[in-house]
Amino acid sequence: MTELNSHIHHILTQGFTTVHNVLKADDLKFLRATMDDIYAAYDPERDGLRLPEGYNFSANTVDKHPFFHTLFLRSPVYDIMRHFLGEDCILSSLNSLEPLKDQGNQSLHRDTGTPPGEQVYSLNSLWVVDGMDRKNGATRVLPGSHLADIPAPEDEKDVIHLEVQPGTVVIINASLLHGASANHSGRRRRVLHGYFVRKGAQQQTDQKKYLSPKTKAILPPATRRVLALDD
Ligand SMILES: O=C(O)CCC(=O)C(=O)O
Repeated sequence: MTELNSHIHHILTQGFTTVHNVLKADDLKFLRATMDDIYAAYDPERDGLRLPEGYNFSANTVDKHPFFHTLFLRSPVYDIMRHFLGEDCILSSLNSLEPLKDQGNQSLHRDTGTPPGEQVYSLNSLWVVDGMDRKNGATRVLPGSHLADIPAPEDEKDVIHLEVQPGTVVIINASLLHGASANHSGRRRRVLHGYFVRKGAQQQTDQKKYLSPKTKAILPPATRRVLALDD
């Protein structure tokens, strides 16, 4: 089985996969030096989403630096998105979320209202900047829950914590029950969320509306297409 097929298989059966070393040492250095300024500059009016309490947060992140103009097109993440959502799939949003100390204990939830089942409507990609473990708020998932229309269980005995190294991208079927866990250590846990949907679906960040003219003027054609700027 090729590496791509193995990720596809894992998403089909478990609802998620982990892709290692997508972000390289230079990328991590850049992101660690830049994310705090981006969090500080977050403005709900300009960026379009509401800041969740207890987190560092960024929305409309494509607008923040040319680094983000092509990040979400990287292989094999974009290949996996196209496999499930079609060649013409689009980016719904690029956000970043970091639970602060003793915050982040999200309920298990699905990121989409579409019913769980065989059909895949949207996938989230979690770009891990700091590494996650049980003490700093690792994302937790209930494997297989993308296939069954079940409520989030109170008992989390079958839930697993995605303990992964910096540079990993976790790809999650948006119908999978998942959530951040509490960051009891207070250690950094910066993760970028690149959410992909099928062409024609509503974007979480209406990129046409929120991208600045300065950014729009320099985006490569492939990025314009994935952001649905000319649709
Ligand atoms: O960052 C995470 O661990 C998951 C975040 C999430 O699921 C959400 O904010 O809806």
